[in-house]
Amino acid sequence: MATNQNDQPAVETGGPRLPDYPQDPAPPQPPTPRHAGAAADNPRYTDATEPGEGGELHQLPGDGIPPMTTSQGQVLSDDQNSLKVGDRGPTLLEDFAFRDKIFHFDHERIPERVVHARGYGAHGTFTAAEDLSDLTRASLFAEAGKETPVFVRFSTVAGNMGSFDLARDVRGFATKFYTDEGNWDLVGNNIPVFFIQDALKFPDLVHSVKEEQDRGWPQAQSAHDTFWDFVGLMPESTHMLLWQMSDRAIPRSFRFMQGFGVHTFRFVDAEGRSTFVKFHWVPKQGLQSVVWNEAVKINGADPDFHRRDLWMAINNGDFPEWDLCVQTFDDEFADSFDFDVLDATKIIPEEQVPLRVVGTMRLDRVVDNVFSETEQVAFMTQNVVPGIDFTNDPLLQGRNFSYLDTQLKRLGSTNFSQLPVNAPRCPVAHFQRDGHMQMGRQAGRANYEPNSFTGAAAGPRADREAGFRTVERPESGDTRRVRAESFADHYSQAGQFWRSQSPVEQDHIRMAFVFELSKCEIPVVRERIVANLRNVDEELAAGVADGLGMELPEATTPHVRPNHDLPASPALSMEFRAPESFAGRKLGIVVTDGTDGAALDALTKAFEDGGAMVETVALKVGGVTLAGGERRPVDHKIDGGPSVLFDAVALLGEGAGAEELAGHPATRDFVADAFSHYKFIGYAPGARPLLEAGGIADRLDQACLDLSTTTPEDFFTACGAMRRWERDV
Ligand code: HDE
Repeated sequence: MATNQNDQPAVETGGPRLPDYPQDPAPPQPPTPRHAGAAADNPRYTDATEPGEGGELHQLPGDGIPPMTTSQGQVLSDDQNSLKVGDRGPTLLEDFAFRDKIFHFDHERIPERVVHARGYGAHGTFTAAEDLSDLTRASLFAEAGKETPVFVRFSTVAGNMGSFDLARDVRGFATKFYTDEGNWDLVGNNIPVFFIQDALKFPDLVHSVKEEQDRGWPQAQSAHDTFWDFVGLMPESTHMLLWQMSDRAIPRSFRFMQGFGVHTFRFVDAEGRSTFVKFHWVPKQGLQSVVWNEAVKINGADPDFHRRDLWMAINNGDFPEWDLCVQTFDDEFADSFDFDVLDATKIIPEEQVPLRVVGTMRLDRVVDNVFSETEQVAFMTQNVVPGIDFTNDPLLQGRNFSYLDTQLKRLGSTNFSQLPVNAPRCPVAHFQRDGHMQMGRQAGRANYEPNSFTGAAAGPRADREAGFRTVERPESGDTRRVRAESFADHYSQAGQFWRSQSPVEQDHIRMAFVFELSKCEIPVVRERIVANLRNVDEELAAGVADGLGMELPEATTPHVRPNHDLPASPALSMEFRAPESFAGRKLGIVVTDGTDGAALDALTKAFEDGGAMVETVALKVGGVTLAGGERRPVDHKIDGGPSVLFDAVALLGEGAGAEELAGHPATRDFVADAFSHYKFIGYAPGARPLLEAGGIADRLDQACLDLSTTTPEDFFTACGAMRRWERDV
């Protein structure tokens, strides 16, 4: 029997059989004496194959518990102690089980993505809405109701893998469709335009926004000199900056954001005729963002806010859905459009080319293993299927090189497409052979073609009819390093976006510019941005200058005079796709000793029946004693469950319990923040001390509802408005 040499008791968890949530902790164990011999008195910490005391955490193989093995399959007799000479002697190199385990551990990390490092994925299904064969031969759109499995990865762009979720940033929205004719990757963002027009500038853009190289900060933020220096010198970024400073860059949830393919692609029909197409994902849950002050606080309270939200929604059976919509147009429209459809800094307003719904995606399964799936998924813009093709957008052309290259760097082998999350779900046959980590057992004699073999031995052949045929397009011209003149207008659509925003949205954009530029230490960096903004909108530029406390600089001379008469596009405002109800959102209920249990249950039921989530908050996580004496556990201690984690709050404090909670500093922040973040607040009359603690007892407005006179159902309905922007905070 092995002896125990640990200073601290080792808890034998029997990992594979633990349920999703930890059960009650094992009873505390007496500290184990340091030297040999003590183990015999405490069998729990000795030989892992022996039953130990506190056996609820220690099970032996059998009854569905598999024996633990090395990576070579040898069953282990002890996973607690390395092989030593004597009880207190050196560890032996002979311990192959130890080396097997540590060797693998040492190699657990792979390079994180150079951009979009922090992401979260889920599985689902795409269901086609109609037969699209008039536009494309892509098999996933062949008939109404056709289902295609998908994997989606959402991400932030700038932050490292361990950064926080609510950075002001663009969100990646990458979808892998496992079609029956190969994988199609739609690698998009939640913003329909991009910072640059030519892929050659991508490394410069990314270097500028990442931590500054001479100091290693800031993490996951664009609010610093190098980013604003670069974009100020690249006026083509201006349109994107307007979007990035809007609330779309601080989404409340991945579930509540749009997605865009950004580039113009092509649909190609069976006859080889092509149509330009732009892809849009529209969430059925409606659009919703947080306010900046909330984002700052959420990052501290729950850095995993977005991933937790998606995980919880899917595990609760509240499956998020998006319609896939297309804007299709022909060469004639492309030629008549004010801007170049190959320029990724431009949109085509929905009012000009309406969206057509071509299918719906539902995400209904979280990953089993984040590394295997979310980290190892390899999206590549060049993954298209027959019926979908590229255009000459210079950004897209550049991406088609980058994504293949980056996967080899990250995943270390040309065989990354064999990983389960990347493997096509249709037959795959080719003469690519060998390489690191080859998983296939490619049989037969021929590994080349043409060959003289017949039948299965001959291997696969290309198929002119069924295969991918690049759309035929005439190309000619001199080789030149130029930017087309048709890409030169950098301000007109930025102005159109600005004019399409509601007053609240405009306010937030202006304040975001002020915040970010206030973090820039170099005055000329700030000045150049304001000078560029004068070409977008004078009022915006003046407001930003005022917020920065600076004189309004001369406007930059634009290459092309901006057209300030482009009509506003209502579809560009988030309000255009506001949520229809509070469904999918979260109510936080503050409870105290003495809370009326019936009122709590009625409120919870009304919100859950409406499709919302409910969590409770109290002074201590152990729970509260309700008015009738019943003990009720809660979800959060008030310090760890601030109101920024909820879309609306209800205060059900009573009597001495409410007085006690009101004396707690976190209670003041909970109430004051809910109010200043424009949230709906329901309160029981007994919760008055909480309203007073938050300094709002005398400032209640129409979005502060007395729950003794408002039914839970009416409160639920009212919360569907999400915020009371009119509130004077
Ligand atoms: Fe990417 N981008 N990108 N990008 N991108 C990557 O590929 C790149 C661009 C986008 O969840 C990288 O696997 C270049 C636009 C998403 O795994 C890399 C250019 C759009 C994701 C890369 C762009 C995107 C990436 C890094 C300029 C919106 C995350 C790791 C031409 C349409 C996918 C990786 C995931 C990831 C290159 C611009 C979206 C280095 C060269 C525009 C959603 O290949």
